[in-house]
Amino acid sequence: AAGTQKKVRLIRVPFWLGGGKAGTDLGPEYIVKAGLMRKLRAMDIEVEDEIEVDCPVQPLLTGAPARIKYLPEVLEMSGLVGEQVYRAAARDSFPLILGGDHSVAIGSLAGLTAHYENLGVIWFDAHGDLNTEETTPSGNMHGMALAIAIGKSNFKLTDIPGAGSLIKKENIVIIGARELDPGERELIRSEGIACFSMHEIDRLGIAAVIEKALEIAGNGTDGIHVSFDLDCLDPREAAGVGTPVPGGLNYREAHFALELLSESKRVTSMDIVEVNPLLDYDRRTATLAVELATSLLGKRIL
Ligand code: HAR
Ligand code: MN
Ligand code: MN
Ligand code: MN
Repeated sequence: AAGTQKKVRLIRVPFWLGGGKAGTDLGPEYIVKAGLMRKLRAMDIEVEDEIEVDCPVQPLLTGAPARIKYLPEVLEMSGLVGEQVYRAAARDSFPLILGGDHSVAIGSLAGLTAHYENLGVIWFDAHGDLNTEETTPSGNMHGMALAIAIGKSNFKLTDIPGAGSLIKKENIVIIGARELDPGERELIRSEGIACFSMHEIDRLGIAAVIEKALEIAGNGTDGIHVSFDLDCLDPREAAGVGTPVPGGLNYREAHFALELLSESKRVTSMDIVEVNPLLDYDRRTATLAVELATSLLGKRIL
C-alpha cells in the first residue's frame, strides 16, 4: 500500500472521449514530462516499465449521434485498462493510472475488482460522477463513472470483461463536491452515499474528513483506490481541467489529504485524471499532479 510499497507501475491512458473535450488525451504525456518518473525514483521507488494503453480514438460519425457518447469506446478502453491494472495489482505493484478523462476510472475499477475481494474507493472531485443514462445532462460518461461502479446505471462495471464485483455503496466516499446535478443529489440521499462536499470540509477540516473517509472506505475492504480528479482543487491552483468549478480545495488541503492517506498505509492504487494541457494556461496543473502523486506515495517534508 502507499507509504510502504517500493514498486509502482505507471499506466498511461490517453483517452478523452468520456469527457467530450479533446486535450485530456494529452494528460499522461504532459504529467510524465513534468518529471513524474524522476521524482518517484528520487524517493527510492522503483518505477516498473510504464504501459501506454492503446485507446480507441474518435470514430467517424455515422448516423445520428448517440445520447450516451462513445459508449463502445469507453467499454473497449475500460477492458484494456482493466487488464493492465489487474496485472500490476496481481504482482503487488502499485497501479498509478494517468488519465485521460474520469471514465478511465471505470477501467481501473474493473481491473482492481478482479484482484480485490472488496474494494473501497475515495473519489476526489468537484462533481459527483453519479449520473445515470436517465439523469446525465451531457451524455458524457465521465459524469457517470461512479454510478457505473456501484451498479446504478444500466451499463455496469460488471459489463466489462474481466471485472470482479460491483463496488459497494457503503465503501465509497466523495470528497470536494460542489457541483451536483439534481439526479446525483437524489441518488446520494436515497443510497446514503458518503459525500464530503466543500461545505463539510469547511466545517470539519480536511483531516477529520480523511479520517472518516478511511473508516468508510476501509471498513471490511482489502484495498482502497484513490480516484483523484484534478478539478477537486480550486481552479486557481489547477486551471488545466475540462470542467473547472470555483471554491475547491487549496494546495495544502489537497496535499495534506494525500499525506494523511499515505500515512494510513491503506491505499493500494491511484488514478490521476482530467488534466487537460490545452486548457492549462499557467502551466502548473501537470506539475501539481506530479507533486500530489508523490504525496500519496510517501513524500514527507521532514
Ligand atoms: N455532472 C455533469 C455531467 O454529468 C458534469 C460532469 C463533469 N465532469 C467531470 N467529472 N469532470 O468529474 O455531465
Ligand atoms: Mn495483492
Ligand atoms: Mn470526475
Ligand atoms: Mn470532476
